[in-house]
Amino acid sequence: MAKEDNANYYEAESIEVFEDIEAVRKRPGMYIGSTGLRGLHHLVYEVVDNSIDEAMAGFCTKIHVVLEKDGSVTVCDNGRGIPVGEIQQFKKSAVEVVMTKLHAGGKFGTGVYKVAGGLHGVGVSVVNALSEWLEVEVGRNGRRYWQRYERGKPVTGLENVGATRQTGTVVRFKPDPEIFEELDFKFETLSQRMREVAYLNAGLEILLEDRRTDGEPLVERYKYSGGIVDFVRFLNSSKEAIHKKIIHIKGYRDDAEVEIAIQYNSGYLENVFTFANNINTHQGGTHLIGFKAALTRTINE
Ligand code: 0RA
Repeated sequence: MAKEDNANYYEAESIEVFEDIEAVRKRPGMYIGSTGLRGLHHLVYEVVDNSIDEAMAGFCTKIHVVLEKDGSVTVCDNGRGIPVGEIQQFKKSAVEVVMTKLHAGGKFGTGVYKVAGGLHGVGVSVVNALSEWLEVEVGRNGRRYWQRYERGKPVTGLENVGATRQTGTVVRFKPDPEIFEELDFKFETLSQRMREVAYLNAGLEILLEDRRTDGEPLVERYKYSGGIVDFVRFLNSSKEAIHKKIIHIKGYRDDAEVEIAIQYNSGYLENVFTFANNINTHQGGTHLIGFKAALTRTINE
């Protein structure tokens, strides 16, 4: 490619990023569902989902979510850290690409794909675009890297801020009052989702901390080494189980994974919870229909 073509190319890429951010800020509902409380909480889920993807890939064991006094939220994980090297296609660090480009599933050119549900798979760039400010810190290659954005746009470069032996990612963001009608995170809402996600990812430790309190911060810890088996045990804890051992089935075919936990109780009410990619599928779906057909056929046989 000729030099001047190259220069034009960078410019085209910058404009594209700019358009991404503007599009999200113009129609936030299209990306996060609403600009009310639901959308506000979705911001946290989206950031946490990136950490959960790291956990599902086997690289992250701990996620710490903090509701800060100033209305910002910190999400810290001990995963591999967002890659910091330059993505040639964009002439920007991978961190900046992750933070500014809309992603439809795939994590740019890394061959890493997003599995955890999140919003609509659009990624953390949406959170960035809808935040008054966002700071990211990455531990990787023995170094700590840091960058700050305001309303989706970088206001610093990716700075090398020291040495560390830890790896992982910290994302801290403050939802933009120009976008959201409500800014007050509900501990209970976040706690429910964090507990659910901890049940769905056996062994993953999630800490939820509220520092907005007057005295000591409120901290809850979710870690279930038995995963969904623990979830079923919890659901049946106030009921009379008719078999002690919880049935647990886990299988793979191609790139799909299925996990089921079952325990009958003496009651007459069926209580079924289904999830796909860590998202509660309240309306059921083909996964539930397939399960019910298989269960009926197996019992009949
Ligand atoms: C892109 C590629 C890889 C990891 C991540 C992004 C990543 C993003 C977030 C966001 C919060 N925590 C995160 N942790 C990781 C793969 C990295 C590799 O191949 O080493």
